[in-house]
Amino acid sequence: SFEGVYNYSIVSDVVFDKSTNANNISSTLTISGTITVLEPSLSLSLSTGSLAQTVTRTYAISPIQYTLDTNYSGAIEVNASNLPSGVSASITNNVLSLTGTSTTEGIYDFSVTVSVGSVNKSFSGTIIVSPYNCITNLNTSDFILVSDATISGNEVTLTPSQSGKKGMIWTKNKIDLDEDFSIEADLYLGNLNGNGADGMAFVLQRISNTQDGGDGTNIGLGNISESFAVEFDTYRGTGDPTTNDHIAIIKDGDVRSSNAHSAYASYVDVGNIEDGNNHRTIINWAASSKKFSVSFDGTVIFDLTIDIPDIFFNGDSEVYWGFTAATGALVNTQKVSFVEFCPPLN
Ligand SMILES: [Ca+2]
Ligand SMILES: [Ca+2]
Repeated sequence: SFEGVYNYSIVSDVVFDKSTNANNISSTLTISGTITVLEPSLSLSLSTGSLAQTVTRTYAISPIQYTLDTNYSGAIEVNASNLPSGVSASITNNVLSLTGTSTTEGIYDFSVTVSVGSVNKSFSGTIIVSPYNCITNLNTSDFILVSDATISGNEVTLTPSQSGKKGMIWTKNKIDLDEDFSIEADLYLGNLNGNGADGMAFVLQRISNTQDGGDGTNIGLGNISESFAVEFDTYRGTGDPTTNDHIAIIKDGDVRSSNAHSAYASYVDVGNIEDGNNHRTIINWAASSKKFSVSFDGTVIFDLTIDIPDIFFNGDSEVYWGFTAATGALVNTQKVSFVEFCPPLN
């Protein structure tokens, strides 16, 4: 609070005269200069990690890092509130890091304040510590394969690259949407773009664990009359909003309705995803906040507050989950490779 430019001068009215070896009181000497006192400056920029995370208890959070830019040479203070126990904030070389592992489940709306002198900057976020241990090795007896789907280890081939194929994998038993779930998987949509089809879907439904939603533009989903789906559509058929590949939330298998593609969230144009690559996909449901999110290749595609049991299942929270895919006259090999899912199935 003493910022400013200070021009000072020091005047001495007694000057020592070397030639006479005595003080000369009739001369003066003035020394002047300038001292500039700056206000401390501080800016923070997020360089690594996400401020909204769900992590399974006993797993480390993805580190969150901020780069600090400051003119302040004194001590930098950091104060964090409501971080999960086991997660802490520290500063090294002007990089602020939040790291650690929590064993205590809960929803933590945290905030962090960084101070240099009298100047403060803050940021906040949410870390959800979920109670489940996740499964990294799929147990085939927990799932049902339908029609053309085959399985090898954690990799499920939903369709081979042949015409008129369809494949589905469903959990053998229902999960409860009153509890959180998360699924991390690599989606492979094939390597045929112009002549490729039809795509894949992640589906929740409560009808049966043998549902077959049909081939071609049905994507293995269209005939499932009551369902919540995230489609990864690679072929423009009737009602599709774009010639590009797209990701959309679809209710009740309504894949041929243009309006259905943006009924709950605007569909997302993803260009071409029939590119011969695996696409890391993370699907998350937080039961207490009714937050549903999908990230694809590291980009958040959907992050919604949506009451899935109420809107899609007449209030019933118990559903099967699974993946579906299909080919028509045009084809692709379509596979889902599970990386991790939780809670465990039973
Ligand atoms: Ca389509
Ligand atoms: Ca494509």
